[in-house]
Amino acid sequence: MTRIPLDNTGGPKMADYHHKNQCTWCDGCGDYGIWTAVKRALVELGIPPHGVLLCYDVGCHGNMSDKLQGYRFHGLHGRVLPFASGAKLANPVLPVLAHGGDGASFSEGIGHLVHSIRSNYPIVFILHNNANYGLTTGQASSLTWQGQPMNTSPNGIPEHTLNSMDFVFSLEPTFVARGFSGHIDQMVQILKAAIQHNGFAFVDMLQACPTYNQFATHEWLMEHVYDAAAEGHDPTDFAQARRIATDTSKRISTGILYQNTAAPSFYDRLKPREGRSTFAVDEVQKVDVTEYMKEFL
Ligand SMILES: Cc1ncc(C[n+]2csc(CCOP(=O)(O)OP(=O)(O)O)c2C)c(N)n1
Repeated sequence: MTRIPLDNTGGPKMADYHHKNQCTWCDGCGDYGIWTAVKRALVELGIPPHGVLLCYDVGCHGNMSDKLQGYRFHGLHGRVLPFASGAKLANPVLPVLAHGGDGASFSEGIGHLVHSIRSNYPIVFILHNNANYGLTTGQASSLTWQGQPMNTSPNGIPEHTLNSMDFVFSLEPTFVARGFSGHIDQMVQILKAAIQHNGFAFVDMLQACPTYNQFATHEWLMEHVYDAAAEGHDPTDFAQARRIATDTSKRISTGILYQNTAAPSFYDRLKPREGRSTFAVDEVQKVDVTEYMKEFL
């Protein structure tokens, strides 16, 4: 039922997503890997830049918004999920990817995350998890390890670290995955599955922040991640998925950890849409506002 015209010369290419603006991330930032994986996943699914909406929160990751082609929306800090889900509900055939940092998503905008998961809005949420507030120069977020000296908390934060995965699983998610910014092939596979999932896809991308995160470095992450599928993990097993997602004491599981393909998405459960052959975006009334604008001229 896609209405997105695909490129008739054989589908989109990586070059179609190229933008003349140069990346400004620090050398070694995990955002480079995630940026590459997102473009590759879209290309491999045959989705051209005009066939996707890429939404960005405010933060280092949000600086991706003008470093690739596509319909892009850069919103307010902690608020990427409301506008991404709103766009998707208006036009459900449009793939919508929402990017947010751990500061934005697990501190400032955590309420939106709660309701996006329990509502099962059919969008992809990519958590750029560098375990700190990067753009504002390395303050502790709720995912910073307790006791780590950070810029505004040189003695470490007094609070314990939020167990983000246990929190996510408590909300009955329908898709949970975890990737690592150094493993691009795996991120591409995760993102392709997430984009095709009919529901809220929570994708935790562990990423290096070489400037402000001196604890979970690229090398540390590389040594600690493992591919859960390679060890026989069954992503339909909710209890096992929750267990291996939550327990990061020795190793960190990656890959598609949980997926429920049977759960209806928010749109599927929307009673007022039942029996309609059009989407909300098709029903938008065109109104001439010229008369109202005159008082501002
Ligand atoms: C409502 C609001 N609160 C705070 C800020 C200041 N601010 C901008 S970016 C940022 C930190 C972003 O950290 P995170 O969301 O983890 O993303 P990262 O920069 O690490 O990718 C903060 C606190 C803001 N712009 N708007």
